[in-house]
Amino acid sequence: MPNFKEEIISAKQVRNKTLAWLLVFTLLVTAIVTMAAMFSREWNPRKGKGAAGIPSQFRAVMNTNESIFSFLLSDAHLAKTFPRSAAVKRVKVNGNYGVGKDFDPSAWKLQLIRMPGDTLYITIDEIKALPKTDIIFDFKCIEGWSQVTHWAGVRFSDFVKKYDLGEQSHMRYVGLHTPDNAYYVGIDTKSILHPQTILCYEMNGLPLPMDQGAPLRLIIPVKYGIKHLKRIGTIFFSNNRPPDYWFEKGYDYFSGL
Ligand SMILES: Nc1nc2c(c(=O)[nH]1)N[C@H]1C(S)=C(S)[C@@H](COP(=O)(O)O)O[C@H]1N2
Ligand SMILES: [Mo]
Repeated sequence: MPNFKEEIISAKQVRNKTLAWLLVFTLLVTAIVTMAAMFSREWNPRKGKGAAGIPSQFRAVMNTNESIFSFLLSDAHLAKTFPRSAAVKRVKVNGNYGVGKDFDPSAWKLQLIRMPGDTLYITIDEIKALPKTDIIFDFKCIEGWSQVTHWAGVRFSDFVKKYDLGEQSHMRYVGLHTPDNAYYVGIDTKSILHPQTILCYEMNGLPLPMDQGAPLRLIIPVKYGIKHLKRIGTIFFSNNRPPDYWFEKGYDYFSGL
């Protein structure tokens, strides 16, 4: 004859034990992650503060987050897209570093530094001759606003094929600067090769407006607005983090969505 009372008590005990172990496990993992972050390369108590007064231990935690999110981010992670009719007609203009009036679009060429000493100068017509991709997505700024907008251009991954950047695309980062170097971003290669990332020359089916980054800007739906550099002057590849305007002001380097 089974003893029901005994069975009920032992089931309860098992549950309590499981919960206790879960708690211990969670605490252990939290402690390990925190310690790893603190003792990682970025942790330097002598420096005290990191960029823009961000304590380096917080920065280290952000970097740990970056490695976790870049691991999770794959081509399968697509930003939600919308029908053309959902795109707003009046697109907000935000941020004008490096997009001043003193600029001659007719003299512009994209400077592509393939390697030190190997730079290509590419015209906008050469870029427009590449396969065109449209993207309608919810553009999000870290200031808190977002809007559904419609952009078109060449996929960065198609650009990589066209300009023989296979070797470079194994490097860890891509750096982009405005022609006057006033604004600059660094992007992890995985995100720039994402199928929704484009070198963009059209908005709402029309040539990109000047204050929105003509002749060419970056549209990278897997990242916040700060990374969508307007008016690209230079593109280069690097295994070290390229300089990044808002990272230097204390924002997250990855700024992924
Ligand atoms: N050159 C340049 N690109 C830039 C910025 C800037 O100040 N200068 N601001 C960024 C920010 S914070 C946002 S939200 C988007 C805004 O793009 P939009 O003006 O087309 O809406 O551009 C990004 N790209
Ligand atoms: Mo932004």
